[in-house]
Amino acid sequence: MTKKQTKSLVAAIESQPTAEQLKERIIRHLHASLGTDVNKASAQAWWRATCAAVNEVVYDGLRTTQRAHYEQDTRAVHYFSLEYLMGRLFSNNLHNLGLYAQAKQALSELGHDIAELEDQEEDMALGNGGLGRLAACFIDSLATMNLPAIGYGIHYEHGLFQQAFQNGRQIERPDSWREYGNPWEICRPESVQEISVYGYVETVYDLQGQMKKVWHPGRIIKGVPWDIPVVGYQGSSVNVLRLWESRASDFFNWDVFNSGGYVDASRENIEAETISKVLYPNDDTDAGKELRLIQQYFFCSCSLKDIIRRYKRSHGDDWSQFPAQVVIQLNDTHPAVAIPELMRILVDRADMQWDEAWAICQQVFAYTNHTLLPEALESWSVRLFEKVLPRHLEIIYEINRRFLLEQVDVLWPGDNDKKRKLSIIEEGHNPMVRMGHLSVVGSFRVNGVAEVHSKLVQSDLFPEMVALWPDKFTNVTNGVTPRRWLKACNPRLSSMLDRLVGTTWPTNLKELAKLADFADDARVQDDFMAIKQQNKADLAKVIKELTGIAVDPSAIFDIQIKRLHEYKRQHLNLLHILALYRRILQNPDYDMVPRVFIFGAKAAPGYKLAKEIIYAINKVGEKINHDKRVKDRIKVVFMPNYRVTLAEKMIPAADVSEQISTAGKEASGTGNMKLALNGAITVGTLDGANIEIAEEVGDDNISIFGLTVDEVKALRAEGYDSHDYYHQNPEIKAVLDWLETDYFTPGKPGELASIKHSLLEGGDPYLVLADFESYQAAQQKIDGWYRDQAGWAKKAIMNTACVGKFTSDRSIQDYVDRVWQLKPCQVK
Ligand code: 475
Repeated sequence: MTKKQTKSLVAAIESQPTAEQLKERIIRHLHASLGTDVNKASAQAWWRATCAAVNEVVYDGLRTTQRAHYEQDTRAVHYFSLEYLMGRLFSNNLHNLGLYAQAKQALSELGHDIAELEDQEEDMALGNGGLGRLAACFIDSLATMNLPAIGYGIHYEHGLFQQAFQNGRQIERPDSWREYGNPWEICRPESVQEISVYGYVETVYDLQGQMKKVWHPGRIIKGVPWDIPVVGYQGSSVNVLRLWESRASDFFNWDVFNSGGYVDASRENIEAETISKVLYPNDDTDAGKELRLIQQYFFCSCSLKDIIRRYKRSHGDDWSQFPAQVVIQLNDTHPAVAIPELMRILVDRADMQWDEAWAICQQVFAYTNHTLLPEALESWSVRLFEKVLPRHLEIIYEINRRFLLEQVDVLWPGDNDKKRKLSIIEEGHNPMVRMGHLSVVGSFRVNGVAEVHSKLVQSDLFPEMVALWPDKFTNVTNGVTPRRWLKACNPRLSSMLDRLVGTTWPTNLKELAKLADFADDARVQDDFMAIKQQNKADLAKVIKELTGIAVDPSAIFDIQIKRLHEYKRQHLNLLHILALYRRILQNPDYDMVPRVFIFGAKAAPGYKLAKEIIYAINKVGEKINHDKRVKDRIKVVFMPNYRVTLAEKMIPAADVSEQISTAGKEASGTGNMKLALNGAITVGTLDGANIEIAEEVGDDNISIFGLTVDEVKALRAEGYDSHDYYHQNPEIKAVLDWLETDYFTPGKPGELASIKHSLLEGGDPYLVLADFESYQAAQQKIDGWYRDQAGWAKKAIMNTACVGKFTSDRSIQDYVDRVWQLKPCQVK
C-alpha cells in the first residue's frame, strides 16, 4: 500500500460515514448479522441492522477511548448506582455521533421512516425516577466532557414495571426490555467476577501469632459484566456503563452436583440468577428485603474487584497510588456496603493494617444524598446483615467503635446521647445498621442535590457530623443533559436556537442567554409559539392514540410528570381541577382559558394511597371529559406507562410545569429543569431546585406559591390542623365532600374517600390544604398570563433563555471541582 493509500484509509476510518456508506452498512448487517434480506426484513430487523451499522462507529470510539485511558493511566471516577434510567439509545447515539441526518436520509432512501424504526426500541428502564435518570444524564455529560469515568450497576432482566390502567386502576406488568437481545450491550465473559455471601467468620492465628479473620462463605455467585457504550456528544469520548448480571458459579455447583444434589444445584442456580432478575419498584421507600441487600452487595463487590483488577494491571501490589487513581461516587446510600467491602479486601485479603486501609477508604468514597424523607433513609437489621454478610458486620462494628472513640468522644467527651445519635448502629430491640451514617463516616465528601436540600442535609439530617467535619459537606445542584432533553427531543426548537444563538449551546448551555435579546421580538415570539403549537399537536395525537381522549392543541397544556407520591402532591392538582369543575357547574359562563391537565406517574405497587390517587384522577377525568356543560374548558388526561420515551414527547409540548411538592420534601427535582428548558412556565413551591430556577428566570416568569421551608416548620411547630382549612374554605370543603359521594363513581359511593380521609383524619402530612388557596391563586395568575399571548411568549422564551445553569455538564464540573479533582483526557 502506498503512503497516499494508507493516509486515505486512515481518513476514511476517522471520518463520519456518509448517508450512502450508512446505507451499504445497514444492508450488509441485514445480510451478515441478521441473516435476512431487504425484501423480507421486518421493521425490527431494519432497526437492528441500523444499530449494528451505528455500532461500527461507536466501537471505534470505544477502543480509542479505552486505549487513551490505559496509556495515560488516568484518574477516573467510578459512579456506583443501583439505577440507570437510560431510555432509548438509538436517536441519542445518532445525535451524539452527529449522524442523525445521515441515518435519516439513508433509511428514507431504503424506504423507512427513522421515527418508525425508533419505536422498535424498548426503553432501558433500569431505574425508578429522578435518581436513576440523574445517573443517566451524568454519564452522558462525563463522556461529552472527556472525563475518564465508568458507571457501575446491575443488569436487571426486568426494569421498572410497565403500567396499564384497568377501569382507571393501575395494573403492573413485567418489563422485558431485552427479551430478544439488546443491540447496544456487549457481554464481557473475560471480566467475570465471583462474589461470596452467607456463611460464618472464623478467628485464626497465623505463624507469627497474629489474629486473622477468615470468612467461610456459604454461597458463591458469578457476576457477568455487560458493557453499554456511552457516546459523548460530537465525537468526544465513548465511556462504558458496566452492568453486572448474576449467575450461578460453576465452581460451587459442581460440588453440590457431585454429592448427588442435582436438584439442589439447580435450585441454587435459580437463586443466584434471582439477584439481578428485577429492579425494586420503590422510589423513596426503603425495601429492607434480604434480596435487595444481596443486590447491593453483589454489584458493589463485583465493581470493586473490577476496579482493583484494572489498577493492579498498572500498579501491581503497590496500593499507594490507589486513592490518586480511583474515586467512587455513591449514588445515595444504596451502594454504601462498598465501604466495608473495600475494607475487607484491604485488611483480610491484602493484609493491610486497619489504619492504612481506612485512610485509603476515606480518600476514595464520596456520597450524594437524594432524599430527606425518613421512610427512604436506609437501615438494615443487624440480624439480616449478620446472616448475609457476617464479616462485613464485624468490619462495620470496628469502623463504628473507632469512630465513636476517636471522633465523637473527643469532641463530646462522655456524652452518651451524642454517641447514641451518631452511632452507625441504632440500638434497640431490633438493632439496625444506619447506611447514611456509614456513608458519611466513610466518605471524604457528602453532597445534597440543590442549595436548599444541601442546607437541610446539614442542619436537619447530619448536624453533628457537620460539627465533626465541616469541610466534608457541600452542594452540587442537579442538572440534565441538553442533548437528550432539548436537542434530540425538541428538533423544532433546536433548529430555531441554532439560528438565533449559534450551534454551541448543546455543550455550552449558557449560550441560550442570548435568546433573551429576542424575547420582545414579535417574529421570534410568533416562531416560538408556533413551534410550541406544533409540538402540542404532535402530543395531542399521542394522547388520542394512548387514551382515546381528543384534546385541543390551542388549550393550555398543563403537565405534571413524576413518580406518584403524597409529597409531590398530585392530589393538590386534582383538588384544583375539582374546584374549577365545580365553578363551571355553578356558573356555566365561568371564564377560564381552556386547559388540558396531563399527568404521567407510576405508583409503587405496594403504595395504596398513591394508587388511589391515580384512580381518582382517572375517574374525575372520565366524568369531566364527558360532561357537555364543561364545553371543553377542562380535559384531564392520565398518560399510561410514563417513562423516558413518553417524557421526550410530553416535555416539548408543555405550557405549564407543575412542581408543587411540600417545601422541604423534594430534594431537587430534574423534570422542573427539562420543562423550563423547553419553554414551559413553572407553577411551583419554593422547594428543591425550583428556588434556583426562580432565581434564574426571575419572578415575572414563574408562578410561585405556598409555604416556604421555614413556614412549614413553623406551622408544624404550632400544631397544624387541616380541619381548620376544611371548615374555613367552602371550596375545599365542597370538593373534599364531593369525593365521598358517588358522583365520579356511579353506584359506588366512598370509592374516592381515602384521599379526603388522609387529608383530614390522616392529618394531611404534606400540608395540601394549607397550600390550596395560594395554589389556586398561582393558577389564576397563569390563566391571566396566557390571555396575553405575546406576554406569554416572552415568559416562555425567558425560561429557555435563563436555565443554562441546569445542564448536567455544569453539575459534573461542580463534582470535578468540589469532589473528584479529575482531569479530562483528550482522546483524539
Ligand atoms: C429526588 N429514589 C429528586 C433526584 O437527585 C431528585 C429511593 C429509594 C430507593 C430507590 N430509589 C430512590 C430516590 O430517592 C430519588 O429518586 N430521589 C430523587 O433524586 C435526583 O431530583 O428530588 O426525589
